[in-house]
Amino acid sequence: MRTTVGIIGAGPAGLLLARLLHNAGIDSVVLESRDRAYVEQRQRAGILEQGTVDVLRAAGAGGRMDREGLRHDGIELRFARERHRVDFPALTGGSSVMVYAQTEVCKDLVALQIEEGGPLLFQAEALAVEGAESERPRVRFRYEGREDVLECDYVVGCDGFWGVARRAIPAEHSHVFERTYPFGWLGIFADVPPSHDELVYARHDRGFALLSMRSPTVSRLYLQVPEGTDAASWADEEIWDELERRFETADGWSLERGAITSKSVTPMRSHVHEPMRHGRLFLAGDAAHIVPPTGAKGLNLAVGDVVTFARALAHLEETGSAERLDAYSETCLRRVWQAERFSYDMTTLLHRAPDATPFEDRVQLARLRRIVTSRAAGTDLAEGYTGFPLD
Ligand code: FAS
Ligand code: PHB
Repeated sequence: MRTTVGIIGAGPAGLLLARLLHNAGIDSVVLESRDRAYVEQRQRAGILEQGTVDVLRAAGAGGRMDREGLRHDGIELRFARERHRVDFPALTGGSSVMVYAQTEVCKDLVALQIEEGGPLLFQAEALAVEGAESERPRVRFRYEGREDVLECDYVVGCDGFWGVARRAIPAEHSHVFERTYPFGWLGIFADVPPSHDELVYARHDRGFALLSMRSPTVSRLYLQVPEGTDAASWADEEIWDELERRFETADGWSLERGAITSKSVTPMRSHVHEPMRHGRLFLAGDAAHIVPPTGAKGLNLAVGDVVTFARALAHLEETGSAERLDAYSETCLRRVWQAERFSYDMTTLLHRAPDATPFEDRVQLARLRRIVTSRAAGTDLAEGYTGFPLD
């Protein structure tokens, strides 16, 4: 097989890249190791930044998002039994976010790809990337029981944290920056209307809690738990009791309970691989960087990477200049490190480390009070949350 851009992975990064290249008249082939159902049902992100919303609309993939997504103009910070709203448009000059799940973004992009795009091979596992330093990089893959080779001008690894693409970058060229956190998130889906009309981020002496949603009838809630926690070790009523404690306020707000339909634990880590390019191999999304979900940045960062790649390749096709492609890694890493910083700040601001001292508790509360009383500090959070401009 032969194509211009070989894309490994049909998560949001790979699917959106194929769409952007299609719109720019550039061929691509997507290899995805799992089946369509897995890609469309794997529960992950729930929040889209303003920039991501704009990109999906411009790519012709925003119709259902605009019909079914929930536009949110703020979040609530909750601590010391107090409630404080962060008004995004007021603090950022008009930006907001969209509650529209990653599963739905993937469904929309898969449907478009199958209808209008190039080949999207499910259950096609990439085994290795070869010749990244040559003019003709190849992806060796297994499909329908046979090994095959996809010859490309460029390979983009959109294969997530556990993919094969990153491994094709020789160790002597690789620099890894990592931080793991001594806690995780116990996440639940519940068939109950959300108890608040915007997301609630709660800092509590017993640990962090987040109230989010998927629709007017489905709630998504998270609890900070010790790392290595087994989700099955928490009984449903115990989860609701603990959420109630951590969301407690002085004004009698109450949390509606309902049937929990799933529960899982997500580990928390920050991880960056530099560079994000090696020869004609490019990394995008979780294949290059991971953020803890506290800042809702993971999916949005993946979108930023593939927008930068697609624009740079289109620029080369139009002008013959590779300057933007050559600046791909540097351009993305500037945005990645801002998102890493924001996600790290949100995580250390709102979670209680197992060995936290009373002094650190006070500093956390002082940081939160600064954010809700200072326009400058509030604006910094609102700009970070709604997203950095996609250059
Ligand atoms: P993905 O991991 O989504 O996709 C990679 C794809 O590559 C997968 O489909 C995989 O099957 C495929 N693949 C892997 N190896 C392959 C191979 N060898 N050959 C072919 N295909 C291969 N982000 C937020 O912003 N908000 C959140 O709330 C949030 N919650 C999260 C919860 C969890 C449990 C996790 C793990 C992440 C969460 N994230 C969240 C981050 C998440 O959204 C990721 O950033 C996003 O999925 C990244 O998208 P991709 O880079 O496309 O990688
Ligand atoms: C979610 O809805 O799953 C979600 C929202 C915001 C976050 C993390 C997860 O920061």
